[in-house]
Amino acid sequence: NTVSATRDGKGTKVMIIGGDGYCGWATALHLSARGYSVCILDNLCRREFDMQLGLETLTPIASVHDRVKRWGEVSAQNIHLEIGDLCDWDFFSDAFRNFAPDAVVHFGEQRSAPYSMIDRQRAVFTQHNNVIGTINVLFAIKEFKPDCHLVKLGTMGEYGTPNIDIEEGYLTVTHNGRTDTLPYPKQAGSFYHLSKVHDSHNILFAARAWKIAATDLNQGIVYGVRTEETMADPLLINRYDYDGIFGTALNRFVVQAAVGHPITVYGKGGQTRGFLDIRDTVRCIQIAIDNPAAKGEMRVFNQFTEQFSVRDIADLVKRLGAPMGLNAEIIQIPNPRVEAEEHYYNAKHAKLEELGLQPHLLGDSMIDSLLEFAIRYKDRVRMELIKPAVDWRKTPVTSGTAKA
Ligand code: NAD
Ligand code: USQ
Repeated sequence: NTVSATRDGKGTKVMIIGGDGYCGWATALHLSARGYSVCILDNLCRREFDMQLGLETLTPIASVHDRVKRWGEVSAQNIHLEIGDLCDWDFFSDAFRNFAPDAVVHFGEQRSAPYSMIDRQRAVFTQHNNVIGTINVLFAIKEFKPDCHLVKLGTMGEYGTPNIDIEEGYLTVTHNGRTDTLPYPKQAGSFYHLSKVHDSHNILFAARAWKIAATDLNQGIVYGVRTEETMADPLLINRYDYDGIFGTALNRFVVQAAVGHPITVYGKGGQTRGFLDIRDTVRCIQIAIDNPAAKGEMRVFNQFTEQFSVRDIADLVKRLGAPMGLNAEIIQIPNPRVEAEEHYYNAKHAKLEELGLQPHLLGDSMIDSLLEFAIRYKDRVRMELIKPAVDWRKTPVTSGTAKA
């Protein structure tokens, strides 16, 4: 066996929707290594978006079939695979009934804000895919396995950047002398982020109406690529996006520094967000599964470990690149998005740590090892994919190509 994991999962059956993606693949292996019985369900649409838009991950990733086969050889653990669309009720309900999961981890959405802003068709696709997919999961649980715990990936971007502290899902408000605890106000900044808001509302309603147990994980921006399991064999390597559509801030900046491309800070760079290491993503999911929500409850955890401004992380990458001989330049480019560039930000994130999460913080050594990783694969980087490719102020009704 390749991993030092204990077998805490005890055969708990976990369906991982979106298990071929960045967070989902790492999580599937993490849980499989720890004795959970894992089924990956994915329609591979993410690989298709890359083909349609001419994008490519930094890392050479194997096909999902080869990945799962190699994992079986390396770990002696079998991962069950279902290839198909969550929005296809006949396919999904069959797969769900056959596997009869104790928990469903739902990563299977179109997750890029820029993608959702390319054109009308992609905006509609994103909301349809994400909202209908989640509704299908809720119906499957209600109909076929009412005790199944839903662990749903939301986003910190649901909250936007209000001028008050961000709580974990709910806010206690006193209004005209009366007090209630209500869903925290949502002010999302793209059609993608809004799809997560709609999901949260649908989950809250279904939890109450059908007594479903649900955990909504409002995750921050994930960085890193290595987990113990995905590094155990070249065929298990995870995807690493650096392009202007699917690449996220810190992962992009590291690749930019590695290849000598200026670090692309959008606008003033005071945009502050929650971040976490992918090794903490997988751990947070395990913690949520092991400590399920109560029936009828939609519990919300803010899933990130530290907050930084975009400018802070650009400076960090520049500073740590220097001793490696990288002379990274930081440029401020006109912001292709509509968002606050200087704002108050203080988001709570205590609940996962109370349940035992021990964060991997973004120390110098993490950035060093990410830079080394990016340098190793730098010959695969296509410079033309780095620029921001989608302008929030344009979003045409005609089917667009992704060029700002
Ligand atoms: P990803 O694009 O790498 O993976 C998503 C996977 O879901 C893909 O493999 C895709 O093929 C699959 N999928 C999408 N729609 C599907 C459908 N209708 N049926 C079946 N499979 C479908 O994304 P990721 O970065 O791994 O993100 C996973 C989840 O975590 C998403 O819900 C995302 O919103 C959330 N999240 C990601 C980050 C991040 O920084 N990557 C941060 C916060 C939240
Ligand atoms: N940004 C730059 N330069 C870049 C890329 C991004 O300055 O080259 C800025 C953006 O303008 C934004 C911030 O960095 O202010 C974050 O952008 P991002 O692309 O890293 O993250 P985002 O679009 O919010 O989406 C990502 C994931 C999404 C997840 C979200 C978590 O793609 O799935 O939901 O992070 S959060 O940001 O907490 O909402």
